[in-house]
Amino acid sequence: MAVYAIGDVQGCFTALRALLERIQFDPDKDRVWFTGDLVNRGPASLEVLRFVKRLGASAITVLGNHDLHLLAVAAGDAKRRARDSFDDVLNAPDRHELLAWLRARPLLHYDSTLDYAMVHGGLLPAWNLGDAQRLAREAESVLTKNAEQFFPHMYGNLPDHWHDDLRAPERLRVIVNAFTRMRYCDRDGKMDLHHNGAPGTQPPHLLPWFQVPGRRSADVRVVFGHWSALGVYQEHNVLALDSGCVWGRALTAARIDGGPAKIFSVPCEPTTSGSE
Ligand SMILES: [Mn+2]
Repeated sequence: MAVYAIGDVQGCFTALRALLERIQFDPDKDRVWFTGDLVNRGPASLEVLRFVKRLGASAITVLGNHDLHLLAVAAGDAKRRARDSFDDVLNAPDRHELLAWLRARPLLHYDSTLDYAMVHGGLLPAWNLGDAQRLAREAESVLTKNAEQFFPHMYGNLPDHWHDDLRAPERLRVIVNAFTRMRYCDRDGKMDLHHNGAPGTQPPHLLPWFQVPGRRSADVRVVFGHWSALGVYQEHNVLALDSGCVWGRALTAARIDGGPAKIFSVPCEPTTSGSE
């Protein structure tokens, strides 16, 4: 059995099929992890959702910001944006089953055998793995049981840092923003959700979240997506896999069981325009 992690697919079904072919993925034997953002911006969100859902227990997917945005739009709690390309999902006859499945995905997955955690964005520097697991379960519980208390308050960049005394809805917003949108923090661990460029382009007071001194999850390997300008990256005990498929670059898989991660990529057709 092999375990692979795959970066942000964002509706690029052709590239996903090509990548699975490339790694000779066998759903009867192998496992595949998806770093989130299965949908949006690309041309075939519906086919990607149907395909990954059908993989059943062979696939593990964490939620990304685009997945949550689709769920919020479907729930009537957010407006569809001009560049959103998930109408195929919203109009599908199996929309209900697909969205119910997506909504039940976790924000964080941890495999103690592989000693790998997976999130879409990152882990706040103030959180150790146990904190992150507890807070992910807390937010997932609201998302699955009381989504009407979740989506209307999900959007926004504040508060920008963690405090144990935070209460809903701000508490949920920080948790979800860290797991699904974070790239940079300052040295005190405050999130900056504006800058999305490659490391080196950010204002000098900011650091990639995984480079913040004293980060409490530094002892755990973390695989994540969301940051296409970072690309495939392996340092600081993290493995970043968003190689910008939807922007015409590549879709990447990493084999994460045994030894150092082995990287596989397939090229992607540009399918969209504009910024990430
Ligand atoms: Mn994302």
